[in-house]
Amino acid sequence: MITVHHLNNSRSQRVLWLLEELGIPYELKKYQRDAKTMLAPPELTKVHPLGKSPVVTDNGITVAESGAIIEYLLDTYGAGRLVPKAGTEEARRFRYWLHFAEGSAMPPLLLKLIFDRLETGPMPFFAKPIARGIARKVKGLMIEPNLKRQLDFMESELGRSEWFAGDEFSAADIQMSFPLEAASVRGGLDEKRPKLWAFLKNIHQRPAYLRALEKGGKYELLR
Ligand SMILES: N[C@@H](CCC(=O)N[C@@H](CS)C(=O)NCC(=O)O)C(=O)O
Repeated sequence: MITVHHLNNSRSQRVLWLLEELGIPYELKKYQRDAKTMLAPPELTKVHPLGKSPVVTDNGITVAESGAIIEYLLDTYGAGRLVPKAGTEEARRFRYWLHFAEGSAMPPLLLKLIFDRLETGPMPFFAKPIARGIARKVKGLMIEPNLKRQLDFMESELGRSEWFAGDEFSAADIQMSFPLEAASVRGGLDEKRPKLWAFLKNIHQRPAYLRALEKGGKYELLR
């Protein structure tokens, strides 16, 4: 039996969604973020040394890292579903987006979260102007231009086909959901990018997505 080690308000929501799309039974073990630090609880390090979520355990195997988990589940249980046929243009695009989501899309979104907090968070009064100055500079020079360039690129890619890998919905769309959801709360994604906006609207109506939400519990991405 597959066990998904699921942290509230996190990327592991994608794994639940994939399993719901595939109709594979799984057990859910829930972990709660610390309310103050938002970090995962230490119990997760007993499952995997890095103590992050998602992690999946299955028949004595432990798999971490969302992209690797998605590939593991598709290879082991997918029977060819939600992945384009090997050797096709769609398969190449599928692989690209599977990596892009965590390798390129998430880093500037994480930096945005950190530097927004540095800009507005509590600190001794004498440190405030310095911290704010640094945060504004890093955001203006590096984070915001990167976020904009990536959003423009993803918007234009969805102009080529309905879904990220091609005309069929695939697990690459599941993997891409998290950075796009995060971008909609803190990365400047809104209805002015109509393809990406419609993508979010479409995935949020999928019955499997809604079932995964019901099982995973509260899902509010950090601002
Ligand atoms: N690239 C990893 C990132 C894993 C990750 O950072 N997960 C976050 C949840 S969204 C986490 O566990 N955060 C809690 C912590 O760092 O303590 C993946 O895609 O699995």
